[in-house]
Formats: sequence, structure tokens, C-alpha cells
Amino acid sequence: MPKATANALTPYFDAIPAIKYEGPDSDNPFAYRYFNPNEKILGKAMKDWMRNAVCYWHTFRGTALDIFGPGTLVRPWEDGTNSLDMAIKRTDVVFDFISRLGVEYYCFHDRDVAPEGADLSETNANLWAVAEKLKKLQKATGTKLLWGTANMFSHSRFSQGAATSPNADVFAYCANSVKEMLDVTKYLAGENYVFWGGREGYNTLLNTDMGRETEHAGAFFRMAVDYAKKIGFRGQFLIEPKACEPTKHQYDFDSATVLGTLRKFGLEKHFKLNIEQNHATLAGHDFCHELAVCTSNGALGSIDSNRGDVMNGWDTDQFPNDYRECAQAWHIIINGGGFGSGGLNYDSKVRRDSYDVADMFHAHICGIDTWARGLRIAAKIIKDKQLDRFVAKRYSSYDKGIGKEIEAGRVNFEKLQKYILAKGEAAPNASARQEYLENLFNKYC
Ligand code: XLS
Ligand code: NI
Ligand code: NI
Repeated sequence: MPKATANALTPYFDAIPAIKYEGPDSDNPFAYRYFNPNEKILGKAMKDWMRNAVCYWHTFRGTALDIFGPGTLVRPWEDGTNSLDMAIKRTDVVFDFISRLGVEYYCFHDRDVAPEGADLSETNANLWAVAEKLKKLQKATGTKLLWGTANMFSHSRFSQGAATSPNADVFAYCANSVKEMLDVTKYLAGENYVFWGGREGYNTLLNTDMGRETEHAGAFFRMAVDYAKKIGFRGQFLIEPKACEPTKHQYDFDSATVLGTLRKFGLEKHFKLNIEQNHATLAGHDFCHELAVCTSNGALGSIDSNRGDVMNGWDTDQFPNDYRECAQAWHIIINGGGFGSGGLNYDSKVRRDSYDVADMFHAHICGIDTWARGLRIAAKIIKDKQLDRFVAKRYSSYDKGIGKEIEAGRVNFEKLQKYILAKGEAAPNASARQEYLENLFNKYC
């Protein structure tokens, strides 16, 4: 195998060639078959549609420990400590991996990149020490920060929630976390800032005042918006819905719930949504349903890409491999105007028994190619126009006559009653033709 890059940051991936596009017929497992970064699809480079991001936590802090045993992902660069020294050394490996994959973005939580210190001031100082190194590496490699976030769910102080904890000191602690991470995200030119609810939810109503907890969450979001304004952070705020896990009931259950909550607090202009595939299915929805809720509300921000397992009811966070689902997703995303500042963050982890560094590459290549292949299929669907024309025709009774009056808000119940009484009956619907459309969709795949 050829050496990857002459000026690689670390030696850990030298056995693996730099990942390039070789086309659908390639037999090289270390090559993209569908992702050709600069190839134009519907007038835009593939990399600019996708905006791929490596996530720091699963790929560089996950050890695959589970309830039955310790971590199996023993990485050659780790020294076994959670020290600041290790945190700084690790950044070279992270950026080396991202560069060799040919990915442009990354995402992280405060605690992924820097350990807690002896007290909160030291914790904040640790974060800034690593942030300085990250800034240098971003500059050296051209890698950009898709989004930053704060981990307000791992430490035991967050065991009863973060901004929705019954303990006001925990609320104050979280204000420090988000304040620092907003400053760091701005410092690193991050394009978005994510709030995933973590333990914002409850396990039993016997000890929970839901009204107070959700008011506290609203107040917290408001303070975040105010602080971002104060420091001139222009990135997009994103909320990532999840139905359950770790708590039984998460307050950010799904897109519709989050949009309702934002409206309740008058914050809807300041937030979009970060949709995670496996979280959609935990809520009992299709991933594409969640995307459509967002695009129909002008609220699609970004995607955390992964997949669950139809046989398992939890967040298995496997790398995506269903290009048909991604094709349908792209159709919705593109018709909704694309991502804006968002992108595709591979919030996925390799399986516990996939312990080689090579598996980190196979996983990302599969995920990125899955989305790239889906994008190519969606482009065919959009160019062919048959599907979009079918939908437009299905609603065409609203393009003229009484339908047009309804959409323009120019009629009321009395006028409509007069109209339909004169007709005597509603015009019959044309067939919805689901099977025809499913077969048409298959044609593009
Ligand atoms: C957990 C979430 C988490 C967020 C970031 O289920 O997906 O990883 O994306 O806090
Ligand atoms: Ni996520
Ligand atoms: Ni998740």
C-alpha cells in the first residue's frame, strides 16, 4: 500500500492509504466509490452538499465499554490517563485521521477534548489550553468546526438533569459550561452550537415538577441566546431531539415537541434542529418524517447520522448503510433548501469487536459513501421531476378556484358551505398511487 501523506501529523495510520474517490467499480476498501468531493451534483460540489464531520466522542473517546465488560478499543496513542497532557497529544491523532479521510469538519463536547480539573476554574483553563491547540490544527489542516457543545450528562452532578435539575447550583454550573463552550466555539469559528438534552427529562413523576423543569429549560435557552448576542457569536443554535435514553421521558422528545417548546418560549427564530436518525426511530418516527417536520417549518439545521437496529430498542449508533433511506432524506433536504450551516455529523460508533484502527476508516467510508450514493439517487429523482410533479398535481385543486381562495385566507365557513351546497358533493379524489410511486422510487435506486 502507498504511504498516505508525507507530512502526516502522526504515524498511527501509516498502514492505511489516504482515502480517495475511485468510482463504483473499485475493489479497494480504502477508497470512496460514491463520494467524489468536488464532483458537481445539481450544480453544487458533493462535499458542499454533505459537509461531512467526524465526531470526537465516539471515534476518539469511545472505548466500547458496556455493562458486560470493559472497553475493547485500545488505541495505540492512548496512555491510559484522562490528563490534559493526553488531551493535547490526542488532538494530533484526531486531525490526522480527519485529514486522511478527506473530511472537512469535526464536532466535539467540552469534555471530549479536555478533562475536568481539580476545580471549575482549572476545568475552564484546561478547555482553553486544548482550544488553542485545536485552533492551530484547524489552521494547519484546513479542518473546520461544524459545531461545539457541552457535555452536561456524564458527571454525577448531572445525574438529575442539567438546566432542568432540581438543584439551582447545577443550573449555575451549566451556565458556566455553555458560556465557556460558546466562547470556545466562537474562537474556533464553529458554524453551529448544539444542545442535546442529555438528562433533561425525568424518570418518575413522583419526584418531578415538570412545569418548573421546563420553565428552567426555557430560561436557560434564553440566556444562551442573550449571551451569544453579547459576544457576537453568529453560529446557528441547534436542538437535537431524542425521545428517551438516558431518562425515561426526555423533554426534547421529537421535532414537533421541540418546535412547540421553542414557540412557547418565543425562541423559534433563534433555533433550528439537529436530527439524528436513531433518535427519530426511538420516538417511533421514520427519520424522513423528522426531516419533513423540520423542512415544513423552516427549521432543518443539521443531521447526526447513524442507524439503529430494527430488533433493538435503543440508541445503537451504528454507522449508516441504508442508501435508499438517505436518497429519500436528500430529496427532502434538497427540496427544503439544503443544510445552510449544518452538515452530516457521523454520530456513530464502531462495534465493540471492530477494534482495529482500520475499522475507524471502514466505518466512515461506508457512512460517507452511503450518503453520497443517496445524493446521486436524489439528484436523479429531482432531475426526472416525475415524483415532484405527482405531488404538485395531487394538490392542484388548491392552485385555482376555491382552493386558491382557501390558501389565500379569503373564505370562511359560510362561504365554503354556500360553495359546496351548490355543488352538492365533493369532487372525487384521484388514487394516491403509493405502490406506483414506490416502484418509481426503486427505479432511481
Ligand atoms: C446522544 C446524542 C449526543 C449528541 C451530542 O444520544 O446523540 O451524542 O449528539 O451531545
Ligand atoms: Ni447526536
Ligand atoms: Ni444519539
